[in-house]
Amino acid sequence: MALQDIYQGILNFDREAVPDLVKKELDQGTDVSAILKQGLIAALDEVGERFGRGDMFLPEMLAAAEAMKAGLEVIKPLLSEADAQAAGIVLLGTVKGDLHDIGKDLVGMMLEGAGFRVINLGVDVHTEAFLRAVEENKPQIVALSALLTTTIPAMRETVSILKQRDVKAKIIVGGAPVTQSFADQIGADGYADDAPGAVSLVRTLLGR
Ligand code: B1M
Repeated sequence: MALQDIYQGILNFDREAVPDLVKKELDQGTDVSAILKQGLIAALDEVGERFGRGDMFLPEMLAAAEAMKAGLEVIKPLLSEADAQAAGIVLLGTVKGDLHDIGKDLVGMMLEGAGFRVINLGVDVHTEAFLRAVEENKPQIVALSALLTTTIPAMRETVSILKQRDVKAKIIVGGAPVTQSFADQIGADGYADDAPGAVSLVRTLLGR
């Protein structure tokens, strides 16, 4: 029932109540991944459907995202308690033209939780910014996220240019419109469907 309250809190855009509801649920011993999947993510999926049907508009979608983020902040420490020794460096960003960061940040938190050092470049990251950050940080993995069908061409462009410049890091991609076959087509080294999948993929690629 309380997971339903979290879900409803997001649909009510209640950024004050959602973190308290998440805390309450954690105190009762509910599994973090249940809170995430059945509460926080399920609510944003519903928001997406309503928006797609024209039953919800942009400011409301934004308000729901803010409520979701407030809830995510509460579980963040549980997801990102990293081991003392970094298992590798991951450069992470949402591609050019795309402002969606919730899924990307979740991927980052879970990678941190798995002991990786994550350098999060944020959203609307142009290829040149990825190249500069690769040069500066020498990551083992570059992780690209995209949520819009209109921005996956930017993902293709970034992968292509990083490969042309002979970047040694493995490049992985993900986000709702991205598929394994698209990842193969653009020459990415890996694709993951969700944040836990991204952690497994990075571990596999780095032989950890
Ligand atoms: Co946007 N939006 N949005 N939006 N938004 C979608 C994506 C959409 C599907 C909604 C819809 O129409 N039903 C639609 C895209 C349609 C399409 O392209 N096919 C859409 C649209 C159209 C737009 C605008 C164009 C709307 C407009 O302006 N008219 C606009 C674009 C702005 C831009 O980016 N330039 C826009 C804006 C926004 C907000 C700013 C209001 C807000 C984002 C706030 C923020 O991120 N800070 C927003 C939101 C909240 C959504 C929905 C509702 C939720 C996205 C989300 O955070 N989900 C979304 C509908 C939906 O997804 N159901 C929608 C929760 C998150 C945990 O999931 O990000 O998928 P997700 O991440 C997953 C996986 O994809 C994966 O792991 C995560 C889960 O574990 N993953 C990776 C993600 N990155 C990965 C990387 C990896 C591996 C896995 O490896 C590197």
